[in-house]
Amino acid sequence: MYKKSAIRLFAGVAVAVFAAATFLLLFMLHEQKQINETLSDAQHTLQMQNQELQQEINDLLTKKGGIEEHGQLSIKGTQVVDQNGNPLMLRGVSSHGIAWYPEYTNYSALKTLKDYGANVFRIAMYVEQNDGYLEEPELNKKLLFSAIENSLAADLYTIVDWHVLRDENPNRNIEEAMDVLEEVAQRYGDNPGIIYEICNEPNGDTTYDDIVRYAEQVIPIIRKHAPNSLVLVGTPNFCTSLSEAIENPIEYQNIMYTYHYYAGISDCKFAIEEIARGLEGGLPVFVSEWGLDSHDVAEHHWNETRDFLDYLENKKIGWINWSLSNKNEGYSMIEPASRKLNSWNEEDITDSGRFVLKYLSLGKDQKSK
Ligand code: IDC
Repeated sequence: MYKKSAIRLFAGVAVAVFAAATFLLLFMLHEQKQINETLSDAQHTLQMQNQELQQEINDLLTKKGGIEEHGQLSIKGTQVVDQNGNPLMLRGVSSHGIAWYPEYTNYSALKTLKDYGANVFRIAMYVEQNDGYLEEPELNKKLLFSAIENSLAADLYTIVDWHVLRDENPNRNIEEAMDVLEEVAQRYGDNPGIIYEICNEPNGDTTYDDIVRYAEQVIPIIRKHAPNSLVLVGTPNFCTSLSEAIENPIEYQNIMYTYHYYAGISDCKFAIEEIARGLEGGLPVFVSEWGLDSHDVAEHHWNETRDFLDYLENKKIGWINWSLSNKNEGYSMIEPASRKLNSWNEEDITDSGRFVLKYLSLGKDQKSK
C-alpha cells in the first residue's frame, strides 16, 4: 500500500521535475535566442558604424578635389591647370580680417567649407587698419600661420592675401609686404598649396605702373623660395580695371590678375565685358573677391550676381566670396546670432551665404566627375 503510493509520489515528482526541467530548458532556449538576436543586431549596427567610419577615413586619406588630388597649379593660356595639365576651377571663400574674426579660421570651419565644395580659402590680413599688420605685426603673423596650417590641413588651396585697402598704394608699405611674403615663402617653399595675393585692392591715385613697380620687387622675393607658386596681382581702382594689364602685362610666369565684383556697386555688364576683354587679350583673370550685401541690394542685383557667377563658371574663372564671419553685415556667410564655428545648419547661414553655398556645391559635382 505504502509502496504503491510511494511509487506514485515518486512518479508524480519525476513528472513535475521533468516538466519543470523542460520548461526551464525551453525558457533558456528562448532567452538564448533573444540574446542572439540582440547580439546580431548590435553586431550589425557596429558593422554599419565601422563602414561609415572607414568611408570617412578614406575620404580624409584620398582628399578629393583639393591640393592632394590636384597638386601644383600653373597657368596655361588664361586658365588655371593642375599638375596633370587639366583645367581646375577654384571656388572658395575669404576670411574676414584675420585679426577681427580669427575664430572662423579653425580647422573644422575650413573642413566644413571643403565639404560644401570649396577647394580654396583666402586669408585676408589687413595692413593699415585697427589691429592690422602695421599695428600688430606679431599677432597678425601668428594668426596668419595658424590659418595657413588649418587651411592646408583641410586640403584647401590657400591664398595669402596682403590686404591693401586704406593704404591705397601697395608701395607705401612695400618693406613690410616683402618681409611677410618672404617669410611665408621661406616656410612653405615648394608646397603646392600656397597662392600669393600680393596686394588686395590698389586704389586712390595708384596707377598700374605703381603696381608693376611693386610687383617686380615682391615677386622675385617670393619666387626665390617658391619658384612655382601662383601669384595674384591686384589691378587699379579696387581691382576693376584690366585694360592696362592687357596692354602691358608683367613679365613673369604663373601670374593672374584680380578682378573684384560687388553686387549693387559693380556694373555687371561692364564687369563681364572687362573680364572677357582680359581673356581675349590673353590675361589670366581671377576673381579674388565678390560680395552680395543681402541687407542692402535690390532683387535685380541678385540676378546680376547670378549672371556674373554663371559667366565665371562658364569660363572656368576662379572666384572667392567675401566673407566667412558672422559680422552683422550683408556680406557675411554666418548669421550674427550664430555661435557655431563649424558644421553650420540651415539656420546659421545667411541669405547671401545660402546663395554662396549653391555655387560652392558645384565643386562637389566636379569632384565626382
Ligand atoms: C570690409 C568689411 C567691413 C570692414 C571694412 C574695413 O566687410 O566689415 O569694416 O572692410 O575697411 C572690399 C574690401 C574688403 C571690404 C569689402 C566690403 O576688399 O576689405 O571689407 N570690400 O566692403 N572691396 C570692396 C568691398
